[in-house]
Amino acid sequence: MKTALITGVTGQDGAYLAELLLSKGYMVHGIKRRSSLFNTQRIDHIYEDPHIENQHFKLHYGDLSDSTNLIRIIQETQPDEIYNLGAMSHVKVSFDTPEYTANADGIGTLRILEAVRLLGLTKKTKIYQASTSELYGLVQEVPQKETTPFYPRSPYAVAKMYAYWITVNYREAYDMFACNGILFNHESPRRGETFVTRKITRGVAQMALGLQDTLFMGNIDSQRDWGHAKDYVEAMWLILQQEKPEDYVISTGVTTTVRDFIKMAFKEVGVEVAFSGEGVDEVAVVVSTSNPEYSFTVGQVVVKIDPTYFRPTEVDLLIGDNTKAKTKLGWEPKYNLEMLVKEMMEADVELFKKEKHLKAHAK
Ligand code: NDP
Ligand code: GDR
Repeated sequence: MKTALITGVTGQDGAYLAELLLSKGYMVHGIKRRSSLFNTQRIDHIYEDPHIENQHFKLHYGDLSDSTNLIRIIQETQPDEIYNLGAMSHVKVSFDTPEYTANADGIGTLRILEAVRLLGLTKKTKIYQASTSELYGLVQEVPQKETTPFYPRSPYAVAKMYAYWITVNYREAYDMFACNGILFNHESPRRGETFVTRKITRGVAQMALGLQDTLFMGNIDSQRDWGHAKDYVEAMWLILQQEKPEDYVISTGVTTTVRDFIKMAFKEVGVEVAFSGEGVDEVAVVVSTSNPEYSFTVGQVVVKIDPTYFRPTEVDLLIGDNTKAKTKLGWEPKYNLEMLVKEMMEADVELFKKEKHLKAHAK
């Protein structure tokens, strides 16, 4: 039985990856941070009571800012594969917490690599580093591929750039099986609520059920290459199953504006919206509505711009060339954007229907 250790197991990708590895027969260890509330909603369905025999999924308290803790967990678990997914992953928030972001996302990666080296596990343990299309930042070339120069545009991206290069350096210096997956944006019903896609699907679902009037957005001109997290965790695993350690771009190859994502989300609840106005005065208005179950009226202003969501420096256009992943890994995304939006909208409408019902029947 192979053993894997996942940092960031409570996050979107950590949860899908843990499910995938369990389905492949792995013993899965996950590192979870201490928090004052439970933060295991995404993995509760795979949680196993530590008292049972033959446990396949085990959680350990830990933090990427604590080397002693990482060394101890890696020593105890002796993993064949480490997936370093833990990170302060919000680009906008990284402008507010730049030093913490550098520590967790940059030096955290060094701590993992160094722990594996110090423990003499360089020949046993393969390492996957969660690198990102944010490294490309200010557009140098499109579509972006493995050889495209980096130009990071946020403290998050700069920290991830350190993590990228320290992974390459440890691979070359110590002959370690350490790889970067340069993943473009990937989403799902489990996506954190403050990332743009989930903010939109939650907002539209709440408006449909009469729980919210308007959605306030930042830069809706920005373009992203959005895939489904389920497809992307499959690529992470494939990257570590190759003969040689290499870095790979994982993307769909299709880019879409935030504005068009908004239109697609409204379409799922039978609403057509039209955008008018410019800059901070741009709004989206309901043009037609076909599902009487939902609370929309023609002429209703459903989206406004709030500049507080703008970033000091923005990444305008991401579109990934996944040729290497297709050719070498045999990887291909199964989901397209329409399928992703549909799944996210259905999940959020369901979620808020339940919430509305609970509120209505609260005693
Ligand atoms: P999430 O934000 O959903 O999850 C991040 C995880 O990291 C959470 O489990 C979080 O714990 C944990 N974490 C945060 N800080 C620390 C820390 N100091 N020590 C230990 N764990 C920590 O991110 P995703 O699942 O979406 O992304 C996974 C990884 O992939 C991240 O590294 C992200 O930067 C990267 N990435 C993501 C992409 C995407 O589009 N989703 C694209 C490219 C890269 P808690 O639950 O306690 O907050
Ligand atoms: P991103 O994702 O920054 O690409 O990083 P996010 O969904 O936050 O933003 C995508 C684009 O949408 C624009 N935008 C808004 N974003 C948010 N969050 N909220 C808004 O209201 C809003 N309005 C417009 C943003 O300006 C941006 O251009 C994600 C994270 O998962 C990273 O960890 C990961 O590395 C990259 O994807 C690839």
